[in-house]
Amino acid sequence: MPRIIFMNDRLVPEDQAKVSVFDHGLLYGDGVFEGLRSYSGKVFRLEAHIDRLYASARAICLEIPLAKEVVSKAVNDTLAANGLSDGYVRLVITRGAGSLGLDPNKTSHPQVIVIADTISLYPREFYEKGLRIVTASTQRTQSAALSPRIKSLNYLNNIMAKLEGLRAGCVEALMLNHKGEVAECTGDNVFVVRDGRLLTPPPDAGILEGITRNAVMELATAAGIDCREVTLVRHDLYTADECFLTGTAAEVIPVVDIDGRTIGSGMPGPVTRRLTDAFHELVRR
Ligand code: PXG
Repeated sequence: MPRIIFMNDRLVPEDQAKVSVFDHGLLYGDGVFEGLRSYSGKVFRLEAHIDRLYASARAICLEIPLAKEVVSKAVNDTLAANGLSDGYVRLVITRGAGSLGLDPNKTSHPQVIVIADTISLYPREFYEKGLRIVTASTQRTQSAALSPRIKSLNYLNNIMAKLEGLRAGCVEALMLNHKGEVAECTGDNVFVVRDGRLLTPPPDAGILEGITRNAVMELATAAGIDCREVTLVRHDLYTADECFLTGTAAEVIPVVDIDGRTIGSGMPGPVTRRLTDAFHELVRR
């Protein structure tokens, strides 16, 4: 069955959903995006995703030609048009078609695209037994070069790190910032548990402030687990009691091995399990 795509102002079959070869999203990665998830017909933290999308766009001086409410409705309409109540949504805004030069002022209309599909999660086994990850030698882009808080269409930095992970037989890779501090993984935020306390790198470590990350921090606080944003280095991960990742696609996923070192007991730990359960309860509520 062909999927139904939202393009700018209407729903069209996927074979009619096309962008120009002159689109600066294609030519330069000039655009922004979001990945959202719907559970039982309700989009998880839609407003937060829409706010982050508009903030990313604003940061690159891209004016989204539709109001937030219209884009939010397009997300729901696209899910409905594809008969999806549990699905994944990719919202893409490109700079639009322009000339072959970089000048964004020579582009015409930003393209607003909403794609809804099912989500292929990591195999269940990874959730039960935990992931193995490696540290990538590719550093996370410095904020002074391009803020990692912008969810831009230019993901080459993360893709280079992802390639390193895949070559080492891992589905995720840890990225450090230019100071050698832990930033995040290629598409997930990172947490550790030490002495019953939850620790995660602060935004200025050069991370995308994940919506799942924020939800997990709230859940931890509500469960009486002390949660702090602190600078972490690899030593903190290697010696942690537990480690896990968070992301819209991955949700909460345990990590049991980093760079060939066993983390904690080598099995998903109790705090990770508790927060995983709390997260599942939250999204299904
Ligand atoms: N860091 C980065 C760099 C991300 O791209 C997250 C953290 C988690 O954020 P949320 O808001 O989802 O909790 C992301 C998520 C993928 C994939 O295939 C992941 C993301 C985007 C596109 C694809 O894993 N972003």
